[in-house]
Amino acid sequence: MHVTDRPAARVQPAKTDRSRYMSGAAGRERSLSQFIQLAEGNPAQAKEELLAGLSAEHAYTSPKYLYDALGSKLFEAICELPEYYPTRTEAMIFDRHAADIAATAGTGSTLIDLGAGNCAKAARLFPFLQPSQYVPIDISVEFLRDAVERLQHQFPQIAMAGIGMDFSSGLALPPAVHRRNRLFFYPGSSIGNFTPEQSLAFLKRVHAACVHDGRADGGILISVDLVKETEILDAAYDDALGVTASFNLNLLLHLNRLLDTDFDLRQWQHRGFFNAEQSRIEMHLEARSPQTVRWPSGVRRFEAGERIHTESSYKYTRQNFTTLLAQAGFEDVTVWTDPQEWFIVCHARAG
Ligand code: AVI
Repeated sequence: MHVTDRPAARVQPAKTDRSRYMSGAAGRERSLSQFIQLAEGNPAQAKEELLAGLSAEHAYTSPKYLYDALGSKLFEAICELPEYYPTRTEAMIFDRHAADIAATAGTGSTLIDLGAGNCAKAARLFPFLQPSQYVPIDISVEFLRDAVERLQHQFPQIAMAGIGMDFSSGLALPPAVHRRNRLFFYPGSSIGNFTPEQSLAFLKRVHAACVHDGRADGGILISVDLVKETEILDAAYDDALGVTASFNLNLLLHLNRLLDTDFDLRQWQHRGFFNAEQSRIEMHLEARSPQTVRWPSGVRRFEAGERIHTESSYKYTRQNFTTLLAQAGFEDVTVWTDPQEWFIVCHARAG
């Protein structure tokens, strides 16, 4: 997803080795960055899937459609909201524990940043993790280009390969990505936007991508949002300023462009709440009035109060998530958290 987070918080570089990995290091070397765009999705198939979801008895859309250009900006604004605690809590954990995270995960890895966005979170960890290769992945390589070129200039000692691919359904990486000692970085609790079944399948694919020459090395560094009081969760996904409502409603503008539908945004409202039974936040768009939505090949009638399910954000307990990592084949899980235990960062070894 094209998501970015709050500006980098302060990092504590060490005096010796780490200084080579600080921004503006002396001794520029030749630029090593390269860019690879793997096959982009099939637009006709995506349209078909979206229309099938809109026509279903309980209408739904994939959360990836929340992130057009405006949606990505609105998500950045969400990350600044007082109610949306995940971003600043995660930043605090990385800030406090970066050195320990590096001691656990090891240095010199092939750092593969899943959904890298502006690459800021990984870049903050460079002085600690000191990767030998940095591989930011996002859906479009164009989106990564500026960030990677800037980073390559700041960190000339790290080889960089930006990859455009949708990693949610497959992780077949090109040969340019080094095989040895891969550390998959998946911050932001983005895994929460998969169902637990999809998450397990995804983690198994990450584990498989750590295997080479018949053995696994490397691991995963991943963040997850935890279950907490319902009021805190509800407020984080239904803020007073209405930014999350705008983020959700913007999906209808995106659909109008993609599908030529005629959604009237004024006839819809945002719903965002914690479903304790499913241990997930649900975001829906709810029809304010009875209406018919049209597109070139069909129509859909919505009654007042009828909803389109636009996103789920699963919340885990520490135990549930570490169990999921173990089920995917990972070992030696280390967990860092904040004083309120609202959010965790986990490292797990692939073998
Ligand atoms: C990107 N993802 C982890 C966010 C979340 O918290 O599930 C998306 C989001 N949706 C509404 N607010 C934030």
